[in-house]
Amino acid sequence: MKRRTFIQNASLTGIGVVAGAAALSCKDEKDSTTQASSRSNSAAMIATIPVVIATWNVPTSTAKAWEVLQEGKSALEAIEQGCMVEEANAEGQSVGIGGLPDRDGKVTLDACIMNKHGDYGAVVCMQNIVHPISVARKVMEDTPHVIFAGKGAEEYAVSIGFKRENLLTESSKKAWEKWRKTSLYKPIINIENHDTIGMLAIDKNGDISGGCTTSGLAYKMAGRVGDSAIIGSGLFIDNEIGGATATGLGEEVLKTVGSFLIVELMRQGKSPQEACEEAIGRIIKKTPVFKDFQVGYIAVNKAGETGAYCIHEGFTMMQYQNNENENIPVDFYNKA
Ligand code: SD4
Repeated sequence: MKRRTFIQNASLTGIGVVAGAAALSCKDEKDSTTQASSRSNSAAMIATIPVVIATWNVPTSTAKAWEVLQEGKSALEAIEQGCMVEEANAEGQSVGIGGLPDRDGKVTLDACIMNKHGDYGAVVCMQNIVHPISVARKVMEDTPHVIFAGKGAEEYAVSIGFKRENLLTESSKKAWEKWRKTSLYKPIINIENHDTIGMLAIDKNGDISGGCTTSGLAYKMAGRVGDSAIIGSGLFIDNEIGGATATGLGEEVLKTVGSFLIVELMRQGKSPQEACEEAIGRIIKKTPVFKDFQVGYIAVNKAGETGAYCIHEGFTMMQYQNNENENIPVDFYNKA
């Protein structure tokens, strides 16, 4: 999808629920009205709730979350169950079981969850547990703390009934062994372990929750923690405003506190699309070597309008809205 089309879609989401043109981007207001009629037969592009969006091409995860929302359950429940689908998928090499390991061959997982109250729970660098998103929820709901790390996270999970399992599948082990033999390793944009699931949902009551789950960068240094489980970076939810989540090179997202930034920009009146573009702009401005890495953001506001933006071509967003589960190519900065 071309940049213009994507922006058009994002702007159009204002016409379903949001009153009038106030929610449309000012710079494109006239344009958007024209575009609205040309897209009026596409129900999926009209902002309604419930809605689920997720990073990358994860139709079964968004479908699960949608099913949960259709049962009238909370966005929080939808987020947990949606993320669990991909965590349990051994074929996926960047979330849960099957995730590519660190440079020592250990699969370490980061995940977090936020609810409509702004409560937050996370686990970082946790091994041997298939569903870090569920452990993160338990940290949030059943402990006085917000982040559990490493061995402590694993032991806490086991103490409340999670089973220890080997997360290193044969194919991920083979990939790691191959990597160990090469000294020329360098991350490859979009191919190198970018399937982190960041998921945002609004339920029938209009309440927002979000989650983010990953095995992090492939072959990272032991102990490295990325953005995905860190509040404000990999994920942020404010039930009055909306939510945002990230994928890509976590170090860059952390340094710009990207998801919090996007929610604050939406609070100031920017559309989800505009806010994602500005957050990517901050990274580009600070980091001249942006050509070597990918970062992508997705966002939703309280009305169910969505937006997404990234540095390089290749990032997509799943959007389940108006009974349609769609994988949308995301507009990108680096057109060179
Ligand atoms: C990280 N942001 O650990 C994650 C990696 C990622 O798609 O998003 N991959 O830095």
